[in-house]
Amino acid sequence: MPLALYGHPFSSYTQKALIALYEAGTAFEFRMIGPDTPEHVGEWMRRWPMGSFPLLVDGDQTVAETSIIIEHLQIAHPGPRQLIPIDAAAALEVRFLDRFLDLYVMERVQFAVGASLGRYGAMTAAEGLEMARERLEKAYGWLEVRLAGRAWAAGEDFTLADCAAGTALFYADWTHPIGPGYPTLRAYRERLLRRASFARAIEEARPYRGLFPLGAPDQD
Ligand SMILES: N[C@@H](CCC(=O)N[C@@H](CS)C(=O)NCC(=O)O)C(=O)O
Repeated sequence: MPLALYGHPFSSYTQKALIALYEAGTAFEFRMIGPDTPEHVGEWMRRWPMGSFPLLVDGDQTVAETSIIIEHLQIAHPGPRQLIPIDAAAALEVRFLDRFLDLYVMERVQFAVGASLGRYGAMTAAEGLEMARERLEKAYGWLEVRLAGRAWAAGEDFTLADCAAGTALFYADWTHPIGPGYPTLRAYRERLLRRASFARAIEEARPYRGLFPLGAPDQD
């Protein structure tokens, strides 16, 4: 069976995995999860009842969680770039930044989206957005300092952390604009948008922008 990725082009985490696949130039089959492809939805749910996506299928292995998917790709299908450094200390910084971007940036965006969809009981969309904005502001401040002097998240090389950063900062800026007080972070986001792997994922997702519940801004 060829390598297959179940996901949706507009999903931030699907894009994170796609960036890694495009960086490596790995051949794979994209299996869209959506109303028009119930066979993919059925197979994805059977393999991963947790219901999150993307999901990678590699032969007889089912691999969930994007950070693990990218670690798996690095081991089983390495490309020309080392997305996780061999040096253990350098790898720790990459993995830490990957966690930071997922948990303190992307998760805040998902929270605001969840509130706008009425997922948190009595919490209104405006309250959810306000809460997410406060937390994103803190994350922006922290990243502004951490990224100083770096071309990519963890230094000179494009890594797993940049796969996470691309989509997290893309949607975070839509949710709570990264203000002029964060020039390093803004410049980094711009570099990510120009990176061929992410630029491709952005274009593939463009037709679905209407799905963004907070309203996609006229940018990017
Ligand atoms: N920690 C997971 C997060 C994946 C995630 O939240 N994916 C979203 C789509 S972007 C999702 O599955 N949403 C549906 C749900 O959680 O029910 C990962 O890294 O793969």
